[in-house]
Amino acid sequence: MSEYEKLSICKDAQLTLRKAREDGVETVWDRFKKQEPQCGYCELGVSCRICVMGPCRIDPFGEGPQYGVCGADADIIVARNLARMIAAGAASHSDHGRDLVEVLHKIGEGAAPGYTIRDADKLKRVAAEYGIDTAGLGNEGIAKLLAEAMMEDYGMKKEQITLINRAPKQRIELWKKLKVIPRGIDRETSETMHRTHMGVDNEYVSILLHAVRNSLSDGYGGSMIGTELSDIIFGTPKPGFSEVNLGVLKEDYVNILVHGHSPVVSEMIGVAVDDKEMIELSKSRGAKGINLAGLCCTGNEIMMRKKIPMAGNHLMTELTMVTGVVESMIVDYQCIMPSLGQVAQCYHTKMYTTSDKAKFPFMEHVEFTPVNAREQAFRIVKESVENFSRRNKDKVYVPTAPVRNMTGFSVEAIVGALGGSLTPLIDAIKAGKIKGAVGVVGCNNPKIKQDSGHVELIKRLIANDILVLTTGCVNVAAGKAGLQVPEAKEMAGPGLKEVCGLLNIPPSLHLGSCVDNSRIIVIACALANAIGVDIDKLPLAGAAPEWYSEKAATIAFYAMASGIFTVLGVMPPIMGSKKVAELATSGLNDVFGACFAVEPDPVKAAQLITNHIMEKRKGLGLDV
Ligand code: BF8
Ligand code: SF4
Repeated sequence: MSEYEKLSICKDAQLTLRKAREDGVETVWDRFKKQEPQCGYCELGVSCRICVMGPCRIDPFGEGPQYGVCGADADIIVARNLARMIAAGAASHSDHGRDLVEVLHKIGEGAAPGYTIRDADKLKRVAAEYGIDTAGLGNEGIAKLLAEAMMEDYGMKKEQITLINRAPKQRIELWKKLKVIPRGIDRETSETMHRTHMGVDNEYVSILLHAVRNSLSDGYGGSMIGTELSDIIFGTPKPGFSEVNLGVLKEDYVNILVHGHSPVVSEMIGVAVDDKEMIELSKSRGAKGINLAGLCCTGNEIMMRKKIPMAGNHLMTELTMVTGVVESMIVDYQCIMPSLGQVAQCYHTKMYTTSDKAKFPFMEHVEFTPVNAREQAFRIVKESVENFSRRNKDKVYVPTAPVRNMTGFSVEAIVGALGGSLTPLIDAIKAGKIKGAVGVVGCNNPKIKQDSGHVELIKRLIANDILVLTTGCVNVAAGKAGLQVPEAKEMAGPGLKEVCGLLNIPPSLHLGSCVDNSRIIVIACALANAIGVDIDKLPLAGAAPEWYSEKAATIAFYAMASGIFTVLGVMPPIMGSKKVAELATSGLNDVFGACFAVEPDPVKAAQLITNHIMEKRKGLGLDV
């Protein structure tokens, strides 16, 4: 096995890693190595730098200090650190959602040239959930009122956020009893920061219950708003085909990459690259045209809706430039490694930042607002085209051919594929053709051989007749492995294979970006409501085999709080408190009907999940 084969299961990654070495480019894997051994206190979660009486750390062996300067013990420190992770994740998703609320509001005011309402039916459906009287109003009028109602979800006027009502009655009752119903999206994040300030909440269960409330403010709040408004503004995704891996970059085209999370930027870049004048300009500069490709979650957004191909997931972002054919990379926010600008210095790639809240070294800032986005998109695309002539032919290396990938499975598309309701899916579950469903979600992390956790887990689950729903960086892993095309049914168990064959769908479905985990939540709620049970009774599970980000921790928390057993492939920093670790891996079960497991081995994780699903089937009186 070559040294590169130890780092990633993907051919395109292995080959470009070798070239990166030749070109003298340092990658995330090199830097990871230099960080080893990583700090044991931090890994256990027992270091604290919340105030400047510290930093403090608790000795896990019980010989050194057991209290921080203020008197906080390991349980308090671990719980506070975890709660702050969840707050950061919730803030990230929800601030992204807020940007869409702003665009919707500007559309309502007629002040967002280039943006429009693409799914008016959904606009009306969601407005109805907010109790908005739409009679006599046009799309713009409804957009303005809906945006304003959502702004209230972010604030402190309400006793509970609106879309929490999508959860089954039993779950809402449970949350009320536990006092974890989110009241306002920003309020819960702000309260987490308050509670974890020195000298506020110092009872680990109390801290973690509020962390649950904070995570729900994301899952049923900021993220759900992000998904619904992206559908309303850019169109609700429909199934179709696209392509993945570095091979989507084309040697004879101007290649433009979008990276980050906000479709507000990437969709507008999509408009500019389709413009006739821009295409003509590219031809006059010797290219065959302009090729747009995505990275990470904004890539998922435009793949879901426009079938734009995806160049890679988190750990591939630096390597895209090593191909030498990327004229520009346009970033917005989240999961953008600060190293990218440095890597671009080794090639001709131009780097652009677009958000006031996300600036990076060695990148040019071109601020996007709902008002100027169209203009700015054209400016960047034009400059990217002009950059084609600066490409160094000796550095060009596109290592692989792309792989086909099916995408576009919004809830509406899934219901559509099933003929208008979830009943056929429920029947298939009852008949045991589909044993259950699992959301496999999240990132890459250099601690795990890239994509190995995702691919192995998905293969085993589908072989056990378990339907897989993917979001985020998992989509690229599954796509590259050929798991997200209808032909992949051959890798599924007999029951799932039959259902996929009938519907002509893959056994592993792409539901979108990380905010689109809210789609998985909506399906779980709808299934529970249709069957008349709470979510924790359903044969469902979640998995984040290669997670790295605070956002993933938040997602795991709201999935668990919804009643979905969740398996993590990377250990969260909680092992320094026996009590917190015990609560996370079993105690929560008594409260929420779900808890976490940590299992880095995907074979064992698949077994854990399959056992769990069989147990839930038994509970429902279904055949195992
Ligand atoms: O929000 S899966 S590495 S890109 S955090 Fe980031 Fe993780 Fe990818 Fe999307 Ni999600
Ligand atoms: Fe130390 Fe307490 Fe300050 Fe944390 S809050 S740094 S444990 S004194």
